[in-house]
Amino acid sequence: MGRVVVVSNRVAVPRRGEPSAGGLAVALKDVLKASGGLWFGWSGETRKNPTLEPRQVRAGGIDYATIDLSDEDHKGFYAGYSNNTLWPLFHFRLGLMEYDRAEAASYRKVNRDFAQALLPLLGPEDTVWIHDYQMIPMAAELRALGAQQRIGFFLHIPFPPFAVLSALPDAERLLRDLLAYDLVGVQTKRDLAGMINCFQDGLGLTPDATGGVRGEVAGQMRRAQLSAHPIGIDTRGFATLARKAAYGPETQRLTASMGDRALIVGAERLDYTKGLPHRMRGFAALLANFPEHLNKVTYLQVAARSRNEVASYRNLRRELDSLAGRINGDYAEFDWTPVRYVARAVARDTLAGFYRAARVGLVTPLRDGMNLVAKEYVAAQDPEDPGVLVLSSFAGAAETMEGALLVNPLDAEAMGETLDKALKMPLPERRERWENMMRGLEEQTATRWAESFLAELEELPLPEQDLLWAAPTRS
Ligand code: GDG
Repeated sequence: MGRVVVVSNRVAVPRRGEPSAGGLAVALKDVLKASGGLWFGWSGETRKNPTLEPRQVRAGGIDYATIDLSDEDHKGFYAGYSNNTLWPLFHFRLGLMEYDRAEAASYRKVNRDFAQALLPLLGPEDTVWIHDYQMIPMAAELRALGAQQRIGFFLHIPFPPFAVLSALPDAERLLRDLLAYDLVGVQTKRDLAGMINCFQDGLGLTPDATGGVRGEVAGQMRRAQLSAHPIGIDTRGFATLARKAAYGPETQRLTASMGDRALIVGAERLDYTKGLPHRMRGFAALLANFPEHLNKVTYLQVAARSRNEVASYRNLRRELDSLAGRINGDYAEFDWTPVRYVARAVARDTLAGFYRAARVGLVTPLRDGMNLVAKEYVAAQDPEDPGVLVLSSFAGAAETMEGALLVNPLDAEAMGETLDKALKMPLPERRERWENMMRGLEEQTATRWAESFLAELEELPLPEQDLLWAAPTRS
């Protein structure tokens, strides 16, 4: 058995004094530790003339290898093509998507650089697991260099149907790149249907009886297995974190400041996919249409700033500042602020305590691969007195979290009505819904997700790939 080698755009190299990592990093570290594995990717640093010689460190039984990006590639590959082309496209936001040929070329170049830097570190028995939309062409680049290892890919964000994906001038090439993987995993059945539709309508490839597609990439004929692997969290660990944090000074201060008002909580990166303005409008509709909640409920939104180099993110920040100001201007009393809006990150344990203190968790993305906040909110609840999850039906999490109250974030009035229902929900119903969701979360943890993906990848018959193998040529 070889090692597991994880590749992601950003690498969570542990640093002294840093707060505890999230569920995804924990799950990946578990599988890496078990196999004596390696985590490879971008260091998060940029410099003038970076080399392709990875910096290697070992920490907690895991090897880390990172490379830097040039300022130019950071702009083209990361801020440009990854975050300003693929991110809006895969979230169905064609109006926000921009395309620039030079950025597309930078995206390819960085993927080629990553492949060149990683190849010398790979052993013949290693299994490579590449993550997310920044790295789609990396397996094709590795194959073009002769790599024959098992390579899997997991897409953390939604997979749109071809009617959407085809807006991208490089759509067909990007789909073909996916054929270089042995296994392509997505979050939900909906994403799997989107991906299959793309292969059918984009490349004319239909899945075989066991769910794989065959086609030519990098001068080779290959077969990629397609499947859904919904990601989870470290449910037990997060529940423990929340239980402890409830006694911490921040949660105590928050609950003291609330008096006997109910708390609605939301927390995410400040991102236009998360439906933050829609959420504020939904909360305003609650106050406007159900005046019995005036001065009885407070909505706390934690919105950690992200991707400030992209204009659409700066615009969102301005929109939220003005919406929060307007709702407070319209409804606040001298002793009550309806919206508490914190535009920066809070510590993970503080967040867990805030979730537990909240009667309602409000999670309203316009599109989301999964949405871990929804899962964390449920895991953080007090089993004796759990809160209610109000969840967008466009989050991947909605596919399995049947105990949530589902909303369409575009319908502010409906969101107001759903919030009213959540705030008035009697304890027995809250418990029943919570127990239903918690059972699912205890089964579908982040560790289970990683293990099931890797088990499927490692069970794929390699000899068959050997038959398909042709002499590597550069495309
Ligand atoms: C991508 C996909 C998919 C949020 N605010 C703070 C904070 N957070 C943490 C949450 C959660 C994480 O960030 C966000 O995870 P999500 O899943 O909600 O969203 P993305 O970052 O967009 O992640 C998504 C995920 O990948 C995994 O596959 O579910 O669909 O878009 O853990 O708690 N953490 C801290 N302070 C904050 O203020 N410490």
